[in-house]
Amino acid sequence: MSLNSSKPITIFFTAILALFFTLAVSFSVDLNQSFTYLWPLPSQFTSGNDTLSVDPDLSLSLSGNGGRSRIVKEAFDRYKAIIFKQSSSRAAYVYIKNVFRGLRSGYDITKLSIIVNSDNEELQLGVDESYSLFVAKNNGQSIIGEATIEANTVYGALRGLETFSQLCSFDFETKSVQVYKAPWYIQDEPRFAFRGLMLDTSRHYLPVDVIKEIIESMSYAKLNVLHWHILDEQSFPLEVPSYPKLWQGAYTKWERYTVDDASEIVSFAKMRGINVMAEVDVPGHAESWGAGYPDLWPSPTCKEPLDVAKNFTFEVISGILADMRKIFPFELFHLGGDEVNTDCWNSTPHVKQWLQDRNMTTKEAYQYFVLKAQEIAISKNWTPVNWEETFNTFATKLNPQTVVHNWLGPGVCPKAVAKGFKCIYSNQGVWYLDHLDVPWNNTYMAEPLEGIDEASQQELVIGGEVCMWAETADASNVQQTIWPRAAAAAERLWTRREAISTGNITLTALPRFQYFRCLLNRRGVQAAPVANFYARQPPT
Ligand code: CP6
Repeated sequence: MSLNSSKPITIFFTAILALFFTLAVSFSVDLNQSFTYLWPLPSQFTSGNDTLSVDPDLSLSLSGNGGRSRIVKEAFDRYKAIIFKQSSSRAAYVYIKNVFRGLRSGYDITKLSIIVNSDNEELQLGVDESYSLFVAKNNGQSIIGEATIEANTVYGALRGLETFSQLCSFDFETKSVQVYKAPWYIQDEPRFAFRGLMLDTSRHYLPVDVIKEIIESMSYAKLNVLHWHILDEQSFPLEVPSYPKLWQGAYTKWERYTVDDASEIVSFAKMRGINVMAEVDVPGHAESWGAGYPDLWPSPTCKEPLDVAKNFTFEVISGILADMRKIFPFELFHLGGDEVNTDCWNSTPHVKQWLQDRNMTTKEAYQYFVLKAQEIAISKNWTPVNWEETFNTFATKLNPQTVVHNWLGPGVCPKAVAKGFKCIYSNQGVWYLDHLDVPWNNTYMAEPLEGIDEASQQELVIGGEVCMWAETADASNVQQTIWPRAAAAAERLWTRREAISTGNITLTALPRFQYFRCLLNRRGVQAAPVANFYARQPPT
């Protein structure tokens, strides 16, 4: 029911009250309004001094070639629920005030127009996420809506909706939703194409609903890749139809993901403009595979790395990747390759013999394994991603398409892009979220392009990713470990470097960062306090 349909007599009484309250409160409303409530900061924007009220019955006008998109319609409904969470009771005096000011509807903003130029909904790396957003008072003459988002793709429209939702805030005096500092004119696009969060579901299982909540919260910070580290040495929770005993390596029979679960996560993410990059980490970090197929272990006392000497090992990898290809449409696929200790290959007789027959060192066998896994992924039309050890150990042998994933300190991306490889930045000193002692400002100040001066090489850094390793995190604490620091990286990856690298971040970023943390809490995300017990205190 809307106010428009209320009885005239009610409106009359409300009007009297409303006028009274309006006069009483209108002087106190503008106190905090010099502040920009946006995270991450858009690349270009201007704002003004108007305060506009937003109709709780805000309507959507969707047009352009992408105008029939379910993705945008459903996102509009989600955001409407977020924006108007507190306005179920009508803000009568705002309504009346505006009627007296001659606005027919009583609210300054009654319609959100979204124009999506393309109907191509394919979601891949580098998809156009740009948008423009215009929010202004309707002067009674313009026919287009007072709030307009224009984007080339539905994914740009999603980013614009997020920004619009952050401009809307509930005003406790008038009990209405308001946009401060209008008119807003925002022209925005991401700095990096790859803005990731890694989740590890092997060290602790995360229920599907928790993964969905994390994906939803990623969209609030405009992150766009969920790197799903599904498997590792501790557990193998994923169903693989070709090798149905693999998920015997799950912790329990309940702590598992069916093929349908995984597909549901992928489509849930797509609805929010988020790609899922799956990982199968080989040949180390794979002990759990042998729970169902002990032949994958070189021996009962050498359970990892996987047995390099058996064809069966590569048949299984092939089967896993073939099944996963049906679930994960994203062009990038992560093959791990990190922390491989090959010592026990040498002490396993049949592997040692295999190495001798081929005149191979264990290091060469590690390379052989990684390259074979890459070939399998490439044959399935994936671009392989590897943790940086593969590059550090045999860079020139890697397939030139390989994306090098940094983690061991800041050093590898400059070297990788100098050799023509693409790179993802995840320096563990600042972007490993399980390192609880890292203060938010270190996460924020980390710069993926540090040490890379040439534009042609800078372009090879596709972005960065914060990592949520789960040895010490499960459903009970994962969100407060991810947030708010993942948001610090999210702004680094979204916003133009010039807009954030200069100045005193305590003034330019901290207040917005704290506001975003509270916004996450209001939206039901258990983000930890900013000035928290993790923060390293300055020396006294
Ligand atoms: N698991 C896997 C891990 C880590 C890596 N790979 C890791 C290593 C060191 C730290 C944190 C996490 N737990 N598969 C490294 C990429 Cl400090």
